[in-house]
Amino acid sequence: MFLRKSGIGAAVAALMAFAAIPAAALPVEWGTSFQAPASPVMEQIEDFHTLLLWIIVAVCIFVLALLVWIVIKYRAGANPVPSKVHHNTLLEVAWTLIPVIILVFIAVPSFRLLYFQETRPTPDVQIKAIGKQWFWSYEYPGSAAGFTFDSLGLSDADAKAQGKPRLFAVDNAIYVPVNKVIEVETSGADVIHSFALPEMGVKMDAVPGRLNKTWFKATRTGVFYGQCSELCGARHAYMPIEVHVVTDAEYAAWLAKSKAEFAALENDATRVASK
Ligand SMILES: [Cu+2]
Repeated sequence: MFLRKSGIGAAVAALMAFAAIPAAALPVEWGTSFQAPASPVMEQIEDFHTLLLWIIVAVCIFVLALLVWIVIKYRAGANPVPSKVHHNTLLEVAWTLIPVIILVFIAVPSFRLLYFQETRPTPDVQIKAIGKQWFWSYEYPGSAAGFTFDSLGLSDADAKAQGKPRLFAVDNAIYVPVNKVIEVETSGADVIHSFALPEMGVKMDAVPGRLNKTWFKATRTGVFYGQCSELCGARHAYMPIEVHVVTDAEYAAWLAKSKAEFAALENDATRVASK
């Protein structure tokens, strides 16, 4: 059906399909661009990426044009007696200064973005993500009400049965409220892992014996997926991250339910351990 459309119709349909991709909140086959940003940091990363892309395109076209011009104009056939010019002060100053100016022009937004990423606002919610071979443990700290749970990737059969994406869905997802500053502390229990959420612009190493911090503020509700992004052993590909961004009310409900559920589990484990 797609093929039968007119050229313009097919192009529009392809564009619409492309525009619809981000809603899936997942990587797509043949996808070459970013997933739709869902945090201010990722929005700025994408803007910076686009700026760099235009600069790179302009530089490439300019260099290519110069090459073509020189290859044609100064070919041996048209120049039986080769030119002996070997210095041009103006040219040499220009080809040194112009790249410097371009780099300074790039450095300004680059450092601005780096500063924005690294300056963590006061958090509304704190989460600790501990990478383990091969799953994630999460801690929701908070006075006496804190709790912790493990989050394992679903098997292919379970994911299929539940209609969830293979290699992305987990048994216990993390929940965070929308439009709130989420601080993520990362650490590793055994080897180095990396907590990555592409749509939030988050990628932070989880290093044993060390506490790294990053943050994100989800700008829309939905289910977001990430993966461990540091080669951490045989089942590195099987420790996905699933984040549900929900409203404040839904978050409060999940928090209450999880406190009861996971605290009960912990008490059970303690009882078994003390037997
Ligand atoms: Cu890992």
